[in-house]
Amino acid sequence: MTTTRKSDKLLPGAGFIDLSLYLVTDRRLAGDRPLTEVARKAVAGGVTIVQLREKECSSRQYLELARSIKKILPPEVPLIINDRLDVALAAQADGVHLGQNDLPAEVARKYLGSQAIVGLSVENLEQLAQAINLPVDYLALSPVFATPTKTDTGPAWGLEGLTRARRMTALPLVAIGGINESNAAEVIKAGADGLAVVSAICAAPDPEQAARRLRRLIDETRRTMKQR
Ligand code: TZP
Ligand code: MG
Repeated sequence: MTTTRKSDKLLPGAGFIDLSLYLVTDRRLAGDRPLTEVARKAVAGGVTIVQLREKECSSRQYLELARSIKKILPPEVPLIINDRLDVALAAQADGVHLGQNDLPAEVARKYLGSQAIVGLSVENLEQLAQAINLPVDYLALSPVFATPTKTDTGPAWGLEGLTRARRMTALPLVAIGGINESNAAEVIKAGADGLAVVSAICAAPDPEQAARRLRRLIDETRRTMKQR
């Protein structure tokens, strides 16, 4: 699987991946709208990668959801499965996103293969330092800002933490937690390669418009950074 990526960094496993606007799904926040509809609209608005994130459903339902989302995604938009290597394999998803208590990245890489996308959440500098030698394609700084969507987190990285993390690794960094239109530009300026959002798109009355506005902010901020 090869896609284009704005920052032109070559990733170890998967080639070029566009992490610019990373949708992480949440069915509760989507309300009565099916996830497939939210995801389709979000992609129409400019989402570049989609992570299916389920915490409570059965394995069978997780697989069904993964298959249904995979069907509606265009080939250039990868599908990532949160936590579950078995579901990622069974659905032939493009990759898996792991937390610190999930299966080790080496195990995911071994079973998914060199072409798959393996992402890892890091919550502090120690975890970031340890992750640098792991077979992962990107790191998610979690949470960059405190967020009601996920409260069982450590302290937020903040923009300073992100800036520090940026200096420590050449791995692509995705920022997650509390990101919306009001802070998207600052997070890109502080060094994020991509913005991962849950509520800013899943809870938006119009997910397509919400994605389009975030995407425009990301693209415009990158343009102004290049001009400097
Ligand atoms: N991991 C760290 S923060 C978070 C996850 C899944 C939730 C982010 O949600 P929101 O609504 O974009 O703040
Ligand atoms: Mg996890």
